[in-house]
Amino acid sequence: MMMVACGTREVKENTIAEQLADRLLTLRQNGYMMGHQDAPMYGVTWDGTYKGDSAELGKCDVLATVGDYPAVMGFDLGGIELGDTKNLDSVPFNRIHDELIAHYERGGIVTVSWHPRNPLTTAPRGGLDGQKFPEGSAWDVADTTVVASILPGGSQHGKFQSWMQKLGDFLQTLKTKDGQPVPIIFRPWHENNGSWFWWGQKLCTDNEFRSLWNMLQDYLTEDRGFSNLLWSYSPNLDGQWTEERFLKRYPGNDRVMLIGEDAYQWGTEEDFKRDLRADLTFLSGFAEKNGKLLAMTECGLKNMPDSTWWTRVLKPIMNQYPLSYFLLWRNYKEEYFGPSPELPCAADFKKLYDAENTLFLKEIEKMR
Ligand code: BMA
Repeated sequence: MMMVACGTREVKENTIAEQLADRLLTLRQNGYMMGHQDAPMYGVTWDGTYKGDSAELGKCDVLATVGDYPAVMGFDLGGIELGDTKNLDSVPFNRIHDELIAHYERGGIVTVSWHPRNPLTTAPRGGLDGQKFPEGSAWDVADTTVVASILPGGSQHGKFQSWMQKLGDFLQTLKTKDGQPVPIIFRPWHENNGSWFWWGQKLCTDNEFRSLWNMLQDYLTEDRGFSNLLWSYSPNLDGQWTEERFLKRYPGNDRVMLIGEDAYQWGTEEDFKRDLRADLTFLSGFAEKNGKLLAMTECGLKNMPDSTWWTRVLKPIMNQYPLSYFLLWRNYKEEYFGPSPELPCAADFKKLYDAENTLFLKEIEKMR
């Protein structure tokens, strides 16, 4: 039975995306899943397993810490738009392809984000002089006409069409051995209520943002026929949502199946807790009323200066809301958000793992 309201336009009954939504709803009865960005790619103390001949397939900091994989793995396609062989974090796309499918085939759930370069300012081969930040990148916010420039009639529309095509071509390859498209939680244009990406709050009008969302969604859904994408709308921690403000950029009930929030503690613990509670109260109410799933699509405390943060700060709040999952951002040696066995926070992460309502791969595999 279809339980998530998805509208009638782009998602027909029993699509792969709907089957994933049903699975998420079933899993939610048992708790919320743990997710990690780039989990099998690199870790706090090790470089990409894809580098060199001694590739250690399946290596993962969460696995090394608790003996189980995250239930959800996230991957980013920034760079695919220019046909790069590696993404913006230097992970080869063929590796993303293999790991994403491998995680699905071992019973896990996958989610994809996209930090495309700035279509107005980027150089032909991307970035400017190989710089990651900010010129030419997703973080290049020097110009407020970027979104307008890629919409129909804009000077970069043709260029952006070719970017969408390259994205679609890669998504098209994400199939199981027997040729079935992998179900994917797809969350483009994230953190759009902030102003650090070229599609952000101060960088385009509400109408331009909605046209941007629709252009990509209509291209992938209607022109390319993807029915395996579970569309996730993921603004950033805000603290001040009202329904009126939220609706200004919300793409619409027929266009979104999951409402997410990216929520990092950058400032004080008190501010974080206050804002997160306020947001999850609003978003869970909105999700409930509109038949949507809810998740913390990115979260974390950078480099874990507080080794009890997960069970002391994050978990008590998450316990109060009907979340499907929380996804800790990547473990990179200069910037990590997840556990690693040698870190002081490993003990706290084990507590998180042992909690009855946190779901990792082994538990969700059993519930298939
Ligand atoms: C950001 C940072 C960047 C990274 C980007 C995409 O939050 O982690 O270093 O390039 O995400 O993964």
